[in-house]
Amino acid sequence: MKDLEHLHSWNANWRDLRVVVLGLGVTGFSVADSLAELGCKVMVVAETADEELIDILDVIGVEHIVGEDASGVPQGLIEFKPELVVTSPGLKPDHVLIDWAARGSIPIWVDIELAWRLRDKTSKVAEWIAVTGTNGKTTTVQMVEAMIRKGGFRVASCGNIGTPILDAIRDPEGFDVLVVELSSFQLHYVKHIEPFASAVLNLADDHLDWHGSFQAYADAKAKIYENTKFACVYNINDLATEKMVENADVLEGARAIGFTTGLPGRSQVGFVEDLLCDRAFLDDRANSALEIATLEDLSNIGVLTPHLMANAAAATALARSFGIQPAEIRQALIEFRLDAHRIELVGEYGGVRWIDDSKATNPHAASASLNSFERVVWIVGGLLKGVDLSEVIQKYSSRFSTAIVIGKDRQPVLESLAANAPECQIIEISDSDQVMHDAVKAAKNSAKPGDVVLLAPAAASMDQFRDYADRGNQFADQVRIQMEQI
Ligand code: UMA
Repeated sequence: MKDLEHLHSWNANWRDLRVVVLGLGVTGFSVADSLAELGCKVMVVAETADEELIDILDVIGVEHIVGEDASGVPQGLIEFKPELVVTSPGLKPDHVLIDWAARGSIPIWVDIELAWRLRDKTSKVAEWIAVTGTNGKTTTVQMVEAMIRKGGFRVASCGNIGTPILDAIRDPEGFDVLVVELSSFQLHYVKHIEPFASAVLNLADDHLDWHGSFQAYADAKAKIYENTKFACVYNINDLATEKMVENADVLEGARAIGFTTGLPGRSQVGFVEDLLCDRAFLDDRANSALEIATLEDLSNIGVLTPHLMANAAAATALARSFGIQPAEIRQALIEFRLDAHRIELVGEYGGVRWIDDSKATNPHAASASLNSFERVVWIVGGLLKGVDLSEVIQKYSSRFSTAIVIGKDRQPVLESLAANAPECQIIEISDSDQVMHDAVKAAKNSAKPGDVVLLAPAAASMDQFRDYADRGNQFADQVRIQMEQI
């Protein structure tokens, strides 16, 4: 057995280490490819995988057990006698193979852990700025990346945003900074990383079916602050994130920096009237604040919602912690554009605004949307992931005139609406291959001038659509087809 404690560098002796990689999606492939390059003996075990990736494994000399053979604990895996397991983040902690490895005391890492140890591949070793939270991660990560690039640094975003971190680590030129989006799945498996700065943007119910409980989900998120070197950024308006910082073992000298959509106190970033201001990274923070950008600058990004303001404030705190100048941050914000399907205005017809927030795949994200509009025709439902919608329905029941219910997990949504929003008209859309056509038609018949028709389903999309982008695109297409026929 090799001592994994000595494997803390790309240049360490990884040769012949026997590693099993679980999963062959983008993560599993990047892990297997990196380990093969290091000379490890690698076996991939996955329930499903693209043929193309399997062919490449053959070329790079990686063994694999894929498909039905990978269910249970395959004999080939037992005989391989792995010294280390690197899992893809999608595998649940109670997955039979995770359980098998844990019972056999085989260390279980995730790609993030491996990437931390391999980060010295290039002479330029990047600092990591790590971001998690229930919602707003991707937008915040993209903002931080844009701000740091404006500051003149070589920067990439990676992790849960879509590019596996090991792809960034293996970039031949290297980076000054990696802005790493971390999901609760990845954080659950992480053991030791030392981010330069880290942030939990907010905390609400999500992925409870994966983690088993809200506490387990929160505990995973809180790990991001451990061993942070310089700044732990938390949300003043979400006490749970502040508690996480208080309880974290950070490195000597790390500061706690708050962000808020309200007035910033000392060591905080927030809004003074219509100005985004930094009261954290200036010497005279007791008496003054640095002006960063105006609300008008932010409104160019997209519909000016409280959570867009919160994301901009969090990103500013992270970029300022790295020394990016106010003028550079402002310019990055002015040029910034939101990705599609995030509170995106699809069109306005007869005084009704049609808004695509298909990215709202949990109640917390849907709340942020509902909170932004006065009277809403709400398109809701999909895969609930073990999460209850009653709280969000109760909280915003006075705002929706009509709820149009889609999705296969329809029953609990219908029941909760009937119980908690008695004034609201409820329309059920039956499951068919024209769900979005029917939903938009129902919305068109219900909406009155001044209303917002809001696709913010508070649920995942895979029961009726390919993904949230497909759901949003179908919505936008149907709005244009049906409304332009008026
Ligand atoms: N697999 C199994 N058994 C399982 C689950 C998965 O064998 O029980 C295998 C599949 O057969 C497949 C592979 O694992 O071969 C897929 O692995 P994965 O589900 O971990 O997905 P990746 O393609 O590696 O992508 C992951 C993230 N996906 C998940 O965490 C589910 C991507 O985030 C991330 O961008 C990528 O790593 C790079 O870091 C996506 C995501 O949906 C966007 N994230 C969730 C979210 O944001 O809510 C957490």
